[in-house]
This record gives sequence, structure tokens and C-alpha cells, in this order.
Amino acid sequence: MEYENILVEQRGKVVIVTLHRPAVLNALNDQLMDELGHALLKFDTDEGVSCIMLTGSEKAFAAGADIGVMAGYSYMDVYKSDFITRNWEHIRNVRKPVIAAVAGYALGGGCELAMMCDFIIAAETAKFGQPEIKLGIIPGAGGTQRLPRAISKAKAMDMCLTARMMDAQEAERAGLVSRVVPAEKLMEEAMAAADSIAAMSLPAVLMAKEAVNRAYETTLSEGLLFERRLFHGTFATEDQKEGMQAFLEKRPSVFKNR
Ligand code: CO8
Repeated sequence: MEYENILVEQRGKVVIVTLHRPAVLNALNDQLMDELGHALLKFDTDEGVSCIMLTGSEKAFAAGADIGVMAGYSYMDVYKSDFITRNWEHIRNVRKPVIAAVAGYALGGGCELAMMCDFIIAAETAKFGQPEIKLGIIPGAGGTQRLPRAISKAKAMDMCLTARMMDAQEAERAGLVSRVVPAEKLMEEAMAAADSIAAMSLPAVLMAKEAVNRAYETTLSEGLLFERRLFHGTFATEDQKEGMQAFLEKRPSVFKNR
């Protein structure tokens, strides 16, 4: 597949996918989401890739779904095509870690896309929001569901009902982003995080991701059991032997499965 709306660059075991519709602040349309889904699924099964980074431009990660396209849609258009599930759900199926590196606007579908990633590293310039209410609609790709889980009901309601934007500092205090970095250091810091993940044992990384995500889908008892079984499974890997032996020998681990 030829990509026109995203840029792809591989650095070592890390792939950087950049949303690229600069004229419309990376507004998300079907073509872009098809390309993104294709790229994510391709890299997820690529043995040369251990971590994926998703980013946008300095001004916008993504300013939401493409309003120019949506403006003409009728109820039947969105209902019959099940608008958004077709090509927005791919990211949920990616087993490798996906880091969002966000500068500028992450609004509407842009905020929702960032939240679908495993964690968000934000530049000081980042602004998050669910402004759909101003358009006479509501969030449709998880905003009303993932925001309360990430930042509490109070702040989620505030954002969804008033459409106010949250700056990077508030987003970090609220737990929406894992860290805030100077804008000029965003890619460097996100790459360092991605590289450090790529140096770990890939099976352990996949299991850790799967276990954390299970916390959102199940009870504590079931989640703890799930975690324990995966934890037991790590003892079947060569990487567990290497990781513990390296610690005892006071040297860095060199994992085979990366
Ligand atoms: N869709 C289409 N075009 C957009 C979008 C968008 N979401 N956002 C910005 N643009 C375009 C502008 O129309 C403008 O184009 P042009 O130069 O041709 O006039 C260009 O990008 C630059 O934008 P601005 O001139 O407005 O730039 P400013 O710096 O003045 O403002 C803002 C930046 C504040 C980000 C402003 O552009 C804005 O408010 N954008 C819309 C934000 C928004 O409402 N997002 C939510 C959209 S609805 C949504 O995401 C629902 C998701 C549902 C699930 C997913 C379904 C696919």
C-alpha cells in the first residue's frame, strides 16, 4: 500500500509513524485511518520492529476527524457504514507497544487516537480536548469511555460538556499523559523511551502490555490471576534466565527475543 497521509521511518527496532495532512492539522479521514491501520498491522507482525511511535506535527498531533467530510454525512451514512469502527479499531489489536508523542492540538478523534496508544508523551505545547459538543455531536471513538478511566469522571465531564482544552501540565497532573517534555525535546525523549522498550525482552513487553490492558476489562481477582499466569509464563523464556543472570553478574542484559 502506498502511503499519502502518513510518513513512516524506521530507526533501529523502532518505527515512527507520522500523521501527515499538514493543510488540515492532520484531520483524520478514512484514507489516513486506512493507511494507519495498514501500517500498524504490518509493523506489528514485522520481526524487525519492537516498538511503534505515533506522532504528528509541531502544531497538531491531530485536530480531530475531518469535519469537511463529516459535514455531509446523514444518519444512514454513518449507521450503515458503522462510521469509524471499520478502520479505527486496528490500533486496539496491535500487540507491540505504541507510544503517542503529542505536540500541539490533540482534539476530538485526535485525543481519542492518542488515548488508544499505550501511553502519551506530551510536549509542553500539547493541548487535549473533546470539542465535539461544539459541533452538535459527541465523541465517537472512545472519548466518553477512555477519558473517565484516564482522568476521572469530573474532568472527563468538564471536557466533554464544555469543550475546554487541557494543557500539557494539567494533562500530566490528571494522568492523561505519562510525562511532559520541552517541545524541542519531544522526539528525542519519545525515541529514548521507545529504544529502552525495544531493548527489553519482547515477550515480557507483550505480556506486560496485555496484563495492564486487562485491568480495564475485568475484575481485580480475574486481573490478578491473569497477571500471575503470565508472570509464571515469563519463567519459561530464555530472557528470564538472561535477565536474572545478568543482574547477578552485574552486567547489562542482552535479551535474545527482542
Ligand atoms: N477537520 C477538517 N479541517 C480541519 C480540522 C478538522 N477537524 N481542524 C482544522 N482544520 C483545518 C481548518 O479548516 C483550516 O483549513 P483552511 O486553512 O483551509 O481554512 C486548517 O485546518 C487550519 O486550521 P485553523 O485555521 O482553524 O487553525 P487555528 O490555529 O486557527 O485553529 C484549531 C486550530 C483550534 C485546532 C481549529 O482548527 C479547530 O477548532 N479545529 C477543529 C477541532 C475540532 O472540532 N475537532 C473535533 C472534530 S469532530 C471529531 O473528531 C469526532 C471524532 C469522532 C470519531 C472519529 C470519526 C472518524
